[in-house]
Amino acid sequence: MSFKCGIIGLPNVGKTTLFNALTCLEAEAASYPFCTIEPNIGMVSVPDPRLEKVAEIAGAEKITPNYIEFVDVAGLVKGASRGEGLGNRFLANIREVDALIHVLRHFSDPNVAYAAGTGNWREDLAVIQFELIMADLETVRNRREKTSKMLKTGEPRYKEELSFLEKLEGHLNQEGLARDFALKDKGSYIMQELFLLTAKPALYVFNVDEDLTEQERENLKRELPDALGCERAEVLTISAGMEEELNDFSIEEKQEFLEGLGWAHSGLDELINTSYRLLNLITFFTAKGKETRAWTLPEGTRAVKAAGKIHTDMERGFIRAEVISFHALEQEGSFARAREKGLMRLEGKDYVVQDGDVIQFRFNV
Ligand SMILES: Nc1nc2c(ncn2[C@@H]2O[C@H](COP(=O)(O)OP(=O)(O)O)[C@@H](O)[C@H]2O)c(=O)[nH]1
Ligand SMILES: [Mg+2]
Repeated sequence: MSFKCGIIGLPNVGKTTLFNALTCLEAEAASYPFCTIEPNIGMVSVPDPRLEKVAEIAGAEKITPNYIEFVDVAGLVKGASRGEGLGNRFLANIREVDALIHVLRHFSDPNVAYAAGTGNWREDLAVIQFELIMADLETVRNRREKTSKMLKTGEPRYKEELSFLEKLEGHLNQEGLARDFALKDKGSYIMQELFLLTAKPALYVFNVDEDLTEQERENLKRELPDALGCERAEVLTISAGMEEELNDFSIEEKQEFLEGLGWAHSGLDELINTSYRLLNLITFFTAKGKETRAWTLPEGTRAVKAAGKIHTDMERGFIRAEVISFHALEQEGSFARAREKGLMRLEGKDYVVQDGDVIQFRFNV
């Protein structure tokens, strides 16, 4: 199972262009609304220099990176929560993803119409937020009605649930996002059952003109949390049009071109890495025979479950894990030397895997 990020936003903000830049696929990007109806889906490898290094130390011939899935969800418009545009279909597609990448248009191009937007990113942001909140309100209302009916069973948990749902509904009614809602109440466990759109972690991406100065980009990023009405948010700037064109370049040519424009690096790697972090994922590595491989885990996963990710037999017959941090391995430069120095730790089933661990599992079936 891979983790999915949904690219959302108004029509004509550059979602499909960004998707193409990320995946090097050629989905149709066009300057008319609703060009994208079925969602485009692509797997994108997660850039991680540690993987190359482990592979070098292990003398691997094959390197397998981590992947995350990006979904180009198609344009939302005002009224989507009431079925406008292709509203309900779009919202259903958004419900299936683990995190949202919200694209905001900040490029000027007279040839590209502001299909549904105003040209003012704050207003565009508000339109989308509103539709997501309305969709969530409907979900919460439906659940509240069901829970009310269950009250007569006399089970105390329904009372707790109802009280939580009423407060959550109030919060959404004030145009608050579900992810900013305090989860201290007793009934809050049902939040996980609701799959609310505004509870998903979100990354905001300004699609900007490539000649925007670094200072202007920083200012833009600073303004976003305020527009969202929260203290902090994950936000970055990218020039999707330029990134897509750069796909045909070699890595060196790309770097040179970006430096010429005053961009420190490609925004795509930053976007992929931020998405990965947003999903609370960590990476561990295995170096077995000729293959060195990166694996994805939710933060806080135990060693026995990590083994199961590789093979169910390894989980069933788990004996122990031999673990070294990437850092220590890099410093020693070889597995043999690390072992001699006693840096390979033996860990049991309940060891919580850390980001960057290089692991060899011992198992018996
Ligand atoms: N100038 C400029 N045009 C862009 C940029 N990103 C996308 N476009 C153009 O905007 C139009 C709409 O882009 P598209 O990716 O289809 O938008 P979507 O509706 O959000 O998927 C296309 O003509 C793109 O070529 C950009 O960064 N700069
Ligand atoms: Mg599109």
